[in-house]
Amino acid sequence: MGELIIIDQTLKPIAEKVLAAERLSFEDGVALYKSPDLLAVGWLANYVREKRHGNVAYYNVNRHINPTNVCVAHCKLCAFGRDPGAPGAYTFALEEMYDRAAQGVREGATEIHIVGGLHPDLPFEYFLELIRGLKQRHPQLHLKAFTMVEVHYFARIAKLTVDETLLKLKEAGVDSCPGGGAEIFHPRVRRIICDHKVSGRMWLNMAKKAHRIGLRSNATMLYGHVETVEERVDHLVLLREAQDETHGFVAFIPLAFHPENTPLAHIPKPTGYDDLRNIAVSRLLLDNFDHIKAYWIMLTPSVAQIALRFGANDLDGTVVEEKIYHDAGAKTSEFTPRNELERLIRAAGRVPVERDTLYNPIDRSKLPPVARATPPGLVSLSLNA
Ligand code: V47
Repeated sequence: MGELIIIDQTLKPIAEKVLAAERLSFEDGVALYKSPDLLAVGWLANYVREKRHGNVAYYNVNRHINPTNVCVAHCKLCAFGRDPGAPGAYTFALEEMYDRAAQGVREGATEIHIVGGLHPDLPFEYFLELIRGLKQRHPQLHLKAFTMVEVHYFARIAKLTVDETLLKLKEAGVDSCPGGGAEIFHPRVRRIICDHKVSGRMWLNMAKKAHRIGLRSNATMLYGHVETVEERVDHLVLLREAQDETHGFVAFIPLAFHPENTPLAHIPKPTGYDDLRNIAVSRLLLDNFDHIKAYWIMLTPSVAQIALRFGANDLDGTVVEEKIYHDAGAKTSEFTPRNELERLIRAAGRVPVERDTLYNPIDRSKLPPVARATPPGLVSLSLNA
């Protein structure tokens, strides 16, 4: 690693703590967000990242399935949700999702990422059947399914406790949970961007419950809308405290807000500077998280690649079909093939390692050969909401 050059002297005591592997405080987090010296912040994050992961950068081969975009929540941050019967509303039949997963498996997917809207009429059983059917057809496939927001909704409609709901999902075949729905935990922000969603406290309690029954999960933070720097740091510190308790979080993914087509469309998009800063500050504050993902879909492949030198150690997956960000105006492709992810990683001077969902390396030579991925758009949607 090159030498650390600090232009903003307020970073000096923080740098000393980082080099001594001491935990950073709330105030340190605020100072890291407010400092104009992004290169020094990035150097420190890269230092921690290289100490943990050396030169390795991970990616995985996955497929997203969004069972329905019909949603009763009407979050202001979202461009994906539709009312029942509204133009563009859809709900997949189970067979359609089995076909998509089978296509994913033929293309080498090791993970299916499943999240969707809170549908007013679909019973919990539909989602359990989806998971059972996928597990039965592809026992080797990791099913990373349903955010804490969906689990909370399932519990409500099925009149079960959160623990009972999580156990039923696990018994059906859910292997872990994705990190969505966390947004910003602070109630002031939630009231504006997602006032019908579970509270931040509840999200954290539910994630800890999931960890305690053996379901690991990811965590996210949606930045770049109405939150303050202090509210971002509060979010990260709450996640760090939860991780101290359970060690159940696998990865953290900072998500840049995409305002287009949302009721918050007047808010300007986060800048590249803010994207890199969020990656770096999360790496520095979340000292008990192993993995920080630069999700290329929302950062763009170019910024995600640079993030591999600002604290990130993972680019996420091939994805194939993405609706949540693309409905909100994302201009990235919905699919990046394995060899392109590897090229991006190598061009950043890192060593690409394909991983499974829990970050075990995958040796492709031991797996059956894979088909070329189908570009999104060739598969039809069933438009009956
Ligand atoms: O919770 C919704 C966000 C999340 C918008 O766990 C938006 O591996 C920006 O959580 N602009 C879902 N963001 C996606 C997610 C995720 C993604 C990749 C990997 C993993 C993982 C999880 O997307 C939502 C919300 O925070 N979101 N609308 C929008 N307009």
